[in-house]
Amino acid sequence: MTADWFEETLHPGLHTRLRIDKLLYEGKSDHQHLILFENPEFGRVLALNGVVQTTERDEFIYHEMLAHVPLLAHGRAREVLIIGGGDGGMLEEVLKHESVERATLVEIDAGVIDFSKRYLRSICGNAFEDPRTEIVIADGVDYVERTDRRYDVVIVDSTDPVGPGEVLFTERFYTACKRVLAPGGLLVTQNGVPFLQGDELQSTLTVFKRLFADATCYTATVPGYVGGCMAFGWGTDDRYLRQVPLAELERRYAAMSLETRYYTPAVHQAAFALPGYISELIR
Ligand code: AG3
Repeated sequence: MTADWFEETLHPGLHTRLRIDKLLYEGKSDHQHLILFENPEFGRVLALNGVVQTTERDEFIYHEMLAHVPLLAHGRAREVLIIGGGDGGMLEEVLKHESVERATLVEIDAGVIDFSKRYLRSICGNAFEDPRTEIVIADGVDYVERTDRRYDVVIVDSTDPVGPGEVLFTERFYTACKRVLAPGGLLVTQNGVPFLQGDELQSTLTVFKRLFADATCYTATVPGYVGGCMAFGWGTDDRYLRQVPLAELERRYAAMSLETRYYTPAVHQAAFALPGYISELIR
């Protein structure tokens, strides 16, 4: 019997194949095609419209770095907004912060949330049932343009800029995100793998530099997102957030007794040291 393979076709000149040991689900939600399968290296793998979104084995890297870096830099975030993130992995990390009084998740595709509750408990835990969680099924752009609420940290946990995720990489969206930030607030974004998706990072940072006093990106390597390290956009008017001393990050981290497997305060600081080709892209 020949094995079945899933082929990711996100990058035009680089297709990646993952072996499907067991197909757990394949179908369509209102917005996208979903597939979940078991792979020997990554455990359960979720792909949307043919692109790997999260895997059981490496999700901690992405979710820890996109949640704990902004939250520990901020230090006392009470209101957190997550755009996208229907798998619940980001929500779970955000809720580990006791300062957080409410975590609002705005997801366009209710199908992904239902699906995750059923098949991805190892990733979302009980985050959807937490009393501090608020789920809004809506278009992310619409939400940030209309809400009266203000947020200390906004996390954009989007897909790539193809399909439903495309609008989450526009100037219109980033401008509206800035509008919903409380004073001293911070916006972080998923910005792809710059070695292969340099244009995406470049265009986001061009807008961030117009909108924010401090605009940059930081990185982490997530094995399931092939092509090298991934970049996370960072935009805020509070320049201090990027300069919190290591000793202070360590104090905050220890006070939380947070258990992380990738994030450490030293990794947090080091993540802002950019390789030359990435600095070049965002200059
Ligand atoms: N969303 C980010 C997927 C990015 C994949 N992109 C890539 N390989 N370039 C993940 C959602 C997890 N909550």
